[in-house]
Amino acid sequence: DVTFSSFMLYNEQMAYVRRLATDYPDITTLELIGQSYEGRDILALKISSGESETAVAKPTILIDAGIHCREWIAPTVALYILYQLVQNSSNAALYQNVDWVIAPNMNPDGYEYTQRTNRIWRKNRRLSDGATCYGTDLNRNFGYFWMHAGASNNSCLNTYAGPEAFSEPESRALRNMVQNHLENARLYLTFHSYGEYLLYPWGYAVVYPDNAEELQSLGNLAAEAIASASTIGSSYLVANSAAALYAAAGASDDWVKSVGVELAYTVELPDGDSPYAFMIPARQILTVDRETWEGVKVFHSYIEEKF
Ligand code: 0X9
Ligand code: ZN
Repeated sequence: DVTFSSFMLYNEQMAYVRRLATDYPDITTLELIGQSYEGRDILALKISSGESETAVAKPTILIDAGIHCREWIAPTVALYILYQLVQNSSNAALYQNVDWVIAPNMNPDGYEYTQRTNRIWRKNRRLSDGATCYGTDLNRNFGYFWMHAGASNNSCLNTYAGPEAFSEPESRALRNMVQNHLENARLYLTFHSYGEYLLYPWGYAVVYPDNAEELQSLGNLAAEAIASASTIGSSYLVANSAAALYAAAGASDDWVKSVGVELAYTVELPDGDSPYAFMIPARQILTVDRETWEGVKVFHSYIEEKF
């Protein structure tokens, strides 16, 4: 079953997702969005109370986690959101007017590798044709201004963008998920760590989208909710990702926004007590998950009100 007191293995995470689908068939739909290079299923769970009773379709919130496999806290947040939505019946109102599609682990091969072999692995585990080193940075492999900045054509670097956009089965899986729900998708959250940032596009360069003000003010509301709930002093910086961090093209947030999901954020979750950085200790999982959930509910309210 699900636990938030230790980091679950990929198989345990997916067993939980499958069990939710089996035990709550009225509100959940299991989606096989793709398979990793090594053949692991990449799963998403849709949560919905069913068809809209009005002519207006319900807005959908898309969430993923684990694109960077060493950022172990990220899948725990996605699983915690699933847990709260599906198993905590007091949250049933959260899927009355809004649908959710949540993919908790986008890079299962890499995740397994960090569990068993190399804790600080970031990329996937496919060797590109003619490449020297294993793995593509999935967050440089998406097809919007691919390779424009902050990405490398050297396979031995952690920011290797792959031989072409969407060369990797894991980035294609996310593309599938987004395309399947594009009509109603209104918000995209992708969970990473670390640093306590709520980053919005564009990330390929310091360029502000038309709705930057909206992205900033909604991000501020979520950040305030997290700060109020935090027992560890979490304080998020809400900003354009290229301005606050660095320009990096080919990330999932930019591509998802480019295809029409106007509200897109990369959430950089807190790090552990120094010197853990992305190697956050398991005893902090629940703390981070709980405060992040408060932010997610703010995003939900906004989507519910606006659409
Ligand atoms: O560099 C990244 O991929 C993300 N940071 S991380 O430390 N998790 O690796 C930030 C991505 C921000 N979004 C864009 N640059 N589009
Ligand atoms: Zn990351």
